[in-house]
Amino acid sequence: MASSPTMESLILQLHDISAVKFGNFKLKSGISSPIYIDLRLIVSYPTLLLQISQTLISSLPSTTSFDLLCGVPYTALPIATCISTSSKIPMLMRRKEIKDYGTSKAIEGSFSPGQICLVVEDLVTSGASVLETAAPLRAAGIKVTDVVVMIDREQGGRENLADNGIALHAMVKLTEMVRILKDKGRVSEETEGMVFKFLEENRKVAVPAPAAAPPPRFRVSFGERAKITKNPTGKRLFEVMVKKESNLCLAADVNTASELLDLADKVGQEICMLKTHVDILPDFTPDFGSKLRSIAERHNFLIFEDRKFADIGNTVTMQYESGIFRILDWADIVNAHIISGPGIVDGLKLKGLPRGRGLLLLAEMSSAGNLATGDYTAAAVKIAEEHSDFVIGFISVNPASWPGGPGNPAFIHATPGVQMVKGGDALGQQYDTPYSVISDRGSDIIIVGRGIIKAVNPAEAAREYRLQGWDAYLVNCK
Ligand code: S5P
Repeated sequence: MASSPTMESLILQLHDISAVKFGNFKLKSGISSPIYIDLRLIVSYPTLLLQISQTLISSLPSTTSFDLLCGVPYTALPIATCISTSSKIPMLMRRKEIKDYGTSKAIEGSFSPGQICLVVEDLVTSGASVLETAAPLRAAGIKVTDVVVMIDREQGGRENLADNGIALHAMVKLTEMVRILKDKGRVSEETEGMVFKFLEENRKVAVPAPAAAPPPRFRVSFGERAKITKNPTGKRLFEVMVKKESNLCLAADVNTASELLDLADKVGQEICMLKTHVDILPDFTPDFGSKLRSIAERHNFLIFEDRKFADIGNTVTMQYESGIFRILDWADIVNAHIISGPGIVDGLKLKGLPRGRGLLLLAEMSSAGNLATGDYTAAAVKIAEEHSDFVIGFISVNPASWPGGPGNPAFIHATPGVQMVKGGDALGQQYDTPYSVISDRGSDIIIVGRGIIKAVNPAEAAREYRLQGWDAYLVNCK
């Protein structure tokens, strides 16, 4: 592979200062690697730092446009600073310790929503740290479409970033770098072979989430699906989604009813559906439902009580209609497990269908180790088909991977476990990104809770989720 003399000399200098070392190194993940790269050292070599910054920026295609720069903390901060001072492009800094996106406090520096920010990084393995920096930038309304990196380890980062709408531009790929060092007599052919073998064997392990299923070739538009859906609530949901250009459902898991009503009003214009867990509200009063319904009417969204019914048909009719909560009176949509068999759907339908309500079946779950897989998921699909007048769709996680894919377009797929960055919480919740959930996994609606409600500005965060969810829908739209 041909490379400019400048690139060669940079790589040789990195080797000279031991920023690139060969041997037997134990990585954080526990695996042994024949190569170790520590680019933090370059701050001690200002001339090299400056040269690297200049080469880095010149490795971008001329078509890449951006208004701002942001280095991924910490190693890339001095690199971004050098690029900024020499190119006079303003820089932003992301605070590493703040996780509440949607807040200007996560980002230092001045910017306006809609500006484009180039992310600068030293080394990309899986791309996870780039995504961690892109998420608060995006939540603040800044566009992130490109990242420039010194070294691409070629271990899944490029694909993972592309999945999140970010193009990776690398100054040099790890294999190219090692080849240059071999050509210059710095490493033996044997070491080169060991590094290549290591990269080959570890090409996929570093990607933080399992490789996504290939995107569905196309999807029938929500507008078309509204026409074929039998249930009036399912139809309305599709129509609201089209009208508001929103496939975002807010999981309003806040502490009190008054907080919930306040949040519903603030975020209402961004969402197609608001999901409640009404049994967590200590100040619930019988007028809660009518208050929420009037907000829902004002902002045109549907109400989904995430009751997860699981009992026999007769019991769920009572749980649905009566008790303190009287869910049937105010919730457009409820959901149910199918563990007790199809009788649960018959029971809920008895009460719900005459009122025009809809039901989602839990076909999959987002939590680690859950049992809703394989035959269980297939059974949910079968029950849905048998009750397509009342069942409007599924809680699903990866419908593109089902034997029949997302299946009947009359059914809607809603997916929880969504945040701007893949990951999870301490209690088994697993998160995937809006882009991956909608475009790769073939779902229709993203259900977002803490990604929005924990943001300092939930309305802004909701807007960002809505835009990302909708853009991801348009990718495969007919
Ligand atoms: O499998 C599931 C099904 C549901 S409905 N996993 C889930 O997380 N949910 C719900 O989605 C969960 O009860 C919560 O209300 C929401 C996810 O919230 P977040 O804060 O983790 O985004």
